[in-house]
Formats: sequence, C-alpha cells, structure tokens
Amino acid sequence: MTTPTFTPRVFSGIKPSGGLTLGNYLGAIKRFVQMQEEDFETIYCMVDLHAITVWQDPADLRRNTRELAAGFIASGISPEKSILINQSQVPEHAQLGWVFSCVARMGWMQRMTQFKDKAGKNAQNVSLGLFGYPALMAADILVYHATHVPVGEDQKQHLELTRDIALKFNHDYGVDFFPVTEPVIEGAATRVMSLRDGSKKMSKSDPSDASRINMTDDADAIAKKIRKAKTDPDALPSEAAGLENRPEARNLVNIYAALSDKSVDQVLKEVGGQQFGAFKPLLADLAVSKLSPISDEMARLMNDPAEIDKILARGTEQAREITAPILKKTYEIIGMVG
Ligand code: AQP
Repeated sequence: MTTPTFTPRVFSGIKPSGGLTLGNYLGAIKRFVQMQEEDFETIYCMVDLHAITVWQDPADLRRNTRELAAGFIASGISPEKSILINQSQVPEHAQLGWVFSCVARMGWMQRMTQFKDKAGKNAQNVSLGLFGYPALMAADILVYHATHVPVGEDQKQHLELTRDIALKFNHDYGVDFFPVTEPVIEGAATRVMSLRDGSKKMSKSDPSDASRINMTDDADAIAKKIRKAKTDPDALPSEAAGLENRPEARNLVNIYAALSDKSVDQVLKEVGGQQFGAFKPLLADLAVSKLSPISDEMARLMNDPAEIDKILARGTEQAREITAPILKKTYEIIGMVG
C-alpha cells in the first residue's frame, strides 16, 4: 500500500465556555495567526459542542460563541485566509465523533488527566460528554485530515489520543486513510498559570476572576490583576535556571516573554535583579499595549453580530466541502450502505 500524502492543513478550536483568556491567546491564538502565513490551509473553530459538556446557559453560549469569533478576528485571524466555523454547524464533526467513540477504548479514555482534573470527586455526576469529548476532538481534527494542530500544553494528551485513534482506525480497516497528526506546542507561554496560584492553569471557568486576564479586560483591570498577582519575596533571577521552584515568578516572566516575542533568557537579561514592585508595572504596560487593540476591535465587531454570523455561515460552506467527502469515504470504509 502506498502512503498517501496529505495536504498540509491546520485545525484547532477553542470552547466558547466563557470569555477568552490570556492563556487561550498566548497558548493557542497567537500561533493560529502565524500559521495562516505559513504553508498551510487553516481551519479555526468555536467548539460549541465541547462547551456543552458542562452546563451552558443558552443565551451565554450564543454570546460567547460570537465573542470568541470576534476574538479570533480581532487577534488577526482573517476570514479571507482561514476557514472560521462553529462546530455544531458542520455536522460531520459529530458524525465522525460517534465513529471514533467506537474506535477509542475505555482504558484510553480513563487515562485522560483533564477528565480526572475536571470531574474531581464528582465523577459519577458529570456528563458522559465530558468523559467522551476527546473522541469528538479527534474527529474535529481528522474530519479535515488535518496534519498539524496548534494547542497549549494541556491538550498534549488529547492529541496523543487523536494519533492513537487514527492509527487504530487505519489498522482495523487495513487502510491508510487518516493522517497521524503533529501537535504544535510552541512559544514561551504554552501553559499560562493562574495569577492566584502558580500550580493551576489559567482557565476561563475558574471561579476567581482575579486568577485570569480576560481579553475583554480594560487597562485598569489588567494593571490591578497583575499588581495583585501572587509572587514570592525574592528578586528576579538573571537566568532561566533561577526560576526553578518559583512557579509564580516563572509564570509572569513567561507571559512577559510571550507578549514581547522574546526568549525567557532575553527577558531575564533585561529585568534580572528587579523586585516584583518594579517588574509588575512593566508587565502591566506591555499587556495593556498588546491586548487593548484586540479588545477594542472585539467590541467593535460585537456591535455587528449579523456580520459575524455571515462569516461563520461562509466558513460552514467552505468546511463542508472538505468534511463531507471525508465522512462519506469513512462510511464506505466501515461498510455503511449509502
Ligand atoms: N492557561 C493556558 N495556557 C496556555 N494555553 C491554554 N489554553 C487554554 N488555557 C491555556 C489553550 O487554548 C486552547 C483552547 O482551550 P479551550 O478553551 O478549548 O479549553 P481549555 O484548555 O479547557 O481552556 P479553559 O480556559 O480551561 O476552559 P474551561 O475553563 O471552560 O475548561 C487550547 O489549545 C488550550 O491548550
């Protein structure tokens, strides 16, 4: 059998389960924007079906989906260069998701650390969807035969599962149909931590708003959150090794490096020896200068939700040109009579 060559294609998504955070921006969106300029077709998605794995108020979900689309566009994702969709409108995602639920093994799913973290002690009471969602995520990616997936560090295990599902499908049906996708986990801030607790990921659903920077926060809110961010009493080190065992300090330096497009070592050359009292205002100014233009543009776009809906409707048409033939072929391989 000859190995097929796959079109270099990027797929990634974000859940509209709340407002966009700095973690989403630095861990994912910044790289999404860059990949548009590289040698790839790019598809970016509001994964609304993933959002409902935990309860979402319908009006909030609608608003968050449009606001996320506005956040993508305001950050530099161009509807002319990328296909922009919300997942529920491209039915092949969910259809292939079911097939992959029948390929993935219970033991694989039970190893997913994100499920264990999110379910916590409440595992009997969370939705079945929360447990099974990595199989749908594999379908989101593979229904495009995507070859590359830019994500934050927390999604690494789910991408390994995606590779396992592709390999098992190909093996079980004796085909070379689904590509083995490459994760793209790059940059100085692939895991942005909570501003209140350096051992916890910055997350849009953290009950404490002070734990995160929202992309819609104004300059005062950003400055206040950074000023109050948890730190330790020592000065900043001059080399990255000095951040060992200092999770809060490392987090703030990583954020600075990612926002300024510098390496951590470069940043520490500039600010090593400073106390947080001096460093935090520098970080706040940098964050405001990078994020304000994005939040202003998001607000402008949100004044015209019909325009956002039009962009998503066009994206759906473009996406289905790719997904419908891939799903059809998958069904043929499996033995579904069409
Ligand atoms: N803190 C983070 N640092 C770096 N990258 C992050 N990502 C999320 N948080 C960070 C990356 O953003 C993309 C979309 O993630 P998501 O919103 O679909 O899901 P999530 O990772 O579960 O994000 P949240 O904020 O924690 O959402 P909730 O609270 O609703 O569960 C992914 O590429 C992710 O790696």
